Amino acid sequence: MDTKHLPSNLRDDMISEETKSLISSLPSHTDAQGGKICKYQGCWYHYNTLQGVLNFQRGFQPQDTDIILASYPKSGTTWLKALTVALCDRSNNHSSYDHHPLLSVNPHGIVPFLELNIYHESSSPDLAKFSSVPRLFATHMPLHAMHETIKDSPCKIVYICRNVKDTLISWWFFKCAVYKTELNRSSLESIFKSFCNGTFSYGPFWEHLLSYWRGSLEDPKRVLFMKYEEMKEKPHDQIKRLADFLGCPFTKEEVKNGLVNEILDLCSLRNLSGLEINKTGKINNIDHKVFFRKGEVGDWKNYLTPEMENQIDTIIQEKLQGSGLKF
Ligand code: PAP
Repeated sequence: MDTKHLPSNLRDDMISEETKSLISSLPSHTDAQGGKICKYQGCWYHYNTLQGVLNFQRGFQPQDTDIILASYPKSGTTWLKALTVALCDRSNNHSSYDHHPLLSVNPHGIVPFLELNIYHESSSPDLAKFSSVPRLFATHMPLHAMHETIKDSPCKIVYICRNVKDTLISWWFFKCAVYKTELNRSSLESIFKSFCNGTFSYGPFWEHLLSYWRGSLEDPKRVLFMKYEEMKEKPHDQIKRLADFLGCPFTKEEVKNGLVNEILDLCSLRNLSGLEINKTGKINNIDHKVFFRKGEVGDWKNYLTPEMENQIDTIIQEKLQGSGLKF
């Protein structure tokens, strides 16, 4: 398969000899799109992504004020990045947000992924350019993959999760756009199958969720667990919760002046998807516009059969049983 048009993290052409040797000892699999994945520390990664994970684990030195935005892909990452940027950037006083960085740069260009961008492009990146405080990073790694690297640091982690069925449908649209394959029953069924087996990028999904869920219960001051659906339902409450956790709560004055609404509007799907940069730009071979679709809760109902619904509900119920985490 010609993979040049794919995002580089989905390929297998940037791995060291050492990583090749490691991969040969790991469980491996070919995913629904023909990409090679392997299971490392309980999580499935594309080969190049694994190289980014290993580079991160060996080289990242957290600062106490760092903020890491974490998610399973297609769970609201872009939204969380935009909101966090807007919250942390308040001190820069962009009057009425006319010249805000989010108007000219895609959120993924402002908050890079540790293993997919920074430590994927180089095994020893120069982080000096991240001079603002706090430094904002993102990841799709499960929490346990970061544990050793950040365990002695008080840096904060925000995790956003989303109903598994909407995440799956969002993945399907995204994968078909990236791999330029048809959106048909056959592509949906093969993605569904790997998703349910857990043999999917960053899967199993439930292990990902549980790693952050448990982390948030063990140390709620360090790990904030957010849900996409709650963000949609009560955006004001949730953005205040996020601001409190990040240590930059809204002042009474800011609330009175309508800043909460202003940030929510700035970061809304409608606003971001309508910006020129997000209509025409690209990052890592992916058109920015692919990150913005419907953003609806329950869109899965338009695509999954009742059998698929039952099957996935049963799996998630069984896997999350006893954890206290519910959707
Ligand atoms: P990523 O993991 O590849 O970065 P991510 O941003 O997590 O993707 O997920 C994309 C989903 O978030 C899309 O959902 P959908 O396919 O169900 O529509 C996208 O529409 C939605 N999304 C992107 N930006 C926003 C936003 N500002 N507000 C709400 N939802 C958003």
